[in-house]
Amino acid sequence: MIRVITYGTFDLFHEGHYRLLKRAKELGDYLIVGITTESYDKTRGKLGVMDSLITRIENVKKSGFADEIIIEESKGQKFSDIKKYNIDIFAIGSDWLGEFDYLKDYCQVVYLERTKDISSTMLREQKQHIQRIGIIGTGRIANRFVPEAKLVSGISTQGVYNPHKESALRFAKKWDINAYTEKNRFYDEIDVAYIASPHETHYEYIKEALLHGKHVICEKPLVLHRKQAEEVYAEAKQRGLILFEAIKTAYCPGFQKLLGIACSGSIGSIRNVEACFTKLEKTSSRELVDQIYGGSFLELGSYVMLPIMKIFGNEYEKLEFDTIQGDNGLDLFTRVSMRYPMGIATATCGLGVKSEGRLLISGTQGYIVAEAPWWKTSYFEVHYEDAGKVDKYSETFLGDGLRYELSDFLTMINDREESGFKLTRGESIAIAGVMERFLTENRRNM
Ligand code: C2G
Repeated sequence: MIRVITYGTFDLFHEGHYRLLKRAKELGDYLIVGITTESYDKTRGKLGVMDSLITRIENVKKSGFADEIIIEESKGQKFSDIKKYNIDIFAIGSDWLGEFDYLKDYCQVVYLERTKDISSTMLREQKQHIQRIGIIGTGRIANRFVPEAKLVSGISTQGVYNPHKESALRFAKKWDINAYTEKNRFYDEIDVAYIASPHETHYEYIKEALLHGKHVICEKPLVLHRKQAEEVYAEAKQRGLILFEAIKTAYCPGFQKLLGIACSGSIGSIRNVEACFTKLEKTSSRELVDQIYGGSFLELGSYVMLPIMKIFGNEYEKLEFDTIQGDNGLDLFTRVSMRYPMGIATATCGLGVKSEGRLLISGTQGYIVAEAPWWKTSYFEVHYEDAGKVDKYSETFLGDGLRYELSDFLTMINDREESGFKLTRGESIAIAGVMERFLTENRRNM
């Protein structure tokens, strides 16, 4: 008798799960299905699981393929289950390709092709739909996005669009998703667009996706003109769609905690915010070559503006830029100085000058400091006049952190919330306004 085992969360049970179980069963005579507990999903960083463990067990049972159901509670369990249940074959979807090769010493490992097209009747009967996400662009951030999306329940990566066929095909093959070069088909087969194309193309893609009735999550900077930001948010609102700027820091739990403490009065009234983010890039990189849309501020400005806008708001009294330019005129290093009625702020970023990346928030009673990479906040300290007293805070930050923004985006879609509080529409529009001023003052030919 051939004994097969497979594992999963099986949340919002859909045909991808059904087909996986069916083929796993066909591999042998006896199928054991391990279903993750809520606490295991939490530790492995899977967010947004909707169905209770009991519902998920019921759904797997109903499929009729499982001879036995067990509960998966911890990371090392797969190995001991294989021994305990005398397993011949471990099966899992191809979205995990390679990740379970370490089990090959103990049994056969089979990756079954994941189901690329989730849709149709089975989903419509459920109150909560799986959102099929379509990626626009195939660059670095899009590559980080796919594995993170896998860890947010309720989302399925449907495919990628790129006008360059070769790039679309390469990306799709790498991630086992569909490739689209034809826009109408792409929009027909998705519910949500994730825009990760070059900055200057965001505005047109956002409008197009909204026009097709799709929710949009767009990489930062959303757009580079204040009026464009106002226009696209108004358009989304009018159509009852969610438009979401993906500044990942805004959604990570550590940054939320830091803001909560900063604004709770524990350091008195806040009078100064300093945020710095530098990342050295090769002089041949797109960021340091693209004459119009390259440069430090367009690349990193959203991160350093974020804490300032969160703490002091959108209504600054004065804003000034100082930049160090490279031979081609692009900014290698930029400092923004701002004045507000209640305090002052400095945002610094650089692709060609290295500095100590730090977030410092100073108040009348003490200060908060988060060292680099504070944009993926996992630790910060609160200091007071008494140097011996330091409060230390830590928070988990998992993977590349994109799962947090994605999970909030999904909640907004499901709850029909127009504007989240972690990054408000007003803040996003104000950041677009700062980008516009930067471009105008640097006399770029826009
Ligand atoms: N699956 C699939 N096609 C989809 C979606 C999921 O074939 N479109 C497969 C997955 O690859 C997995 C199973 O269905 O084999 C369950 O998927 P999930 O519920 O998303 O669980 P997952 O997070 O993949 O569990 O220990 C847990 C496992 O390691 C992974």
